[in-house]
Amino acid sequence: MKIHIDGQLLDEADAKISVFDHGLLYGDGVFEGIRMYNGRVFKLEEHIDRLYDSARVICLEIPVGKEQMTADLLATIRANNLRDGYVRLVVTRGVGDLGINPRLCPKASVIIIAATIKLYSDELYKKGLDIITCATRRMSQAALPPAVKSLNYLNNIMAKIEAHQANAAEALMLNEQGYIAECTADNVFIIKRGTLFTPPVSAGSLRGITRGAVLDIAVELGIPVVVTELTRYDVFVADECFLTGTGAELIAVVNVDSRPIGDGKPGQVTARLLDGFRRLTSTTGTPIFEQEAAPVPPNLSGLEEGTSAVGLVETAASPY
Ligand code: PXG
Repeated sequence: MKIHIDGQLLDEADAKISVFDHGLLYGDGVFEGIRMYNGRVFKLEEHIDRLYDSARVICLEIPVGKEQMTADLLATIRANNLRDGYVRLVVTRGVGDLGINPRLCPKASVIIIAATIKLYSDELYKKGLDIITCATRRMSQAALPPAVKSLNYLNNIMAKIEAHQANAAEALMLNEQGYIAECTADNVFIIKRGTLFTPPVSAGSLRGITRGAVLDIAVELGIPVVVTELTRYDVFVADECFLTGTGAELIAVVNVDSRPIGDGKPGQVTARLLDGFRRLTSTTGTPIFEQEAAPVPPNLSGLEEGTSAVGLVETAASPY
């Protein structure tokens, strides 16, 4: 495996960073997890934009521009000869002293790892997940905006530990007000009477890129979308529930806190959205190898080209 560190492609054994890097000492930095499908990087521009947005919020200056970062990421994937897989893009505050002062870290470090990932077994994708609500609350906007994809994931890890202690695959995290925020590394959706619901980013979720793709697919399929605050009650009485994330992709939830969701099986709307998602991932994205043909955007709606679907369009730039 070849790993990119600060402009150099290194063998895995040589890919090392300093113990004085504040990414290690304080979780001071930002990251992205990105997937590639069938020779193309899915939603690359959105991931790069989110990385730079996260960096801006924590006043971290990324030493390379977006174009160079994109080129370095593609070169790292090519160096590992991957067509399908997962890229971890990390920017740390860099080397400083043992105090937290970020001003004493003159240069941020960029790490790019191109590998593969599989979060759940094929069986779980078919059957759906049993999850719990955990006691660990999603951290407040006033502490650290949960929309910042920072290297400090202890809040999520504490929730994941609770899930495992309860023999559950995932944990539903509530915000300080008791509304649903998200799971430990996934956004949450429910379906009630044919309408798709998900919490707003302001409720304490990450502006998930898979979330955005699923909202776009729903609109194209003519499925009504509502982005609003949700409670555990809403989840318990939902017809269907599923999670989205770059790692998890789209996976059904069939049981929450020992209550079956709907009929306790992955639902039909979830299946339609999953089908749309598969079509999108296999036909769009930034080509990894230059000779790769230009992506053919899928026409999910069955509408004539040029006709627009009616609904609430949520994009990466949306205020929701
Ligand atoms: N919420 C949180 C807190 C996340 O970390 C998502 C939602 C989904 O966002 P995307 O943009 O990926 O649709 C994430 C995803 C993993 C993994 O193992 C995923 C994330 C971070 C670390 C690990 O799947 N981020």
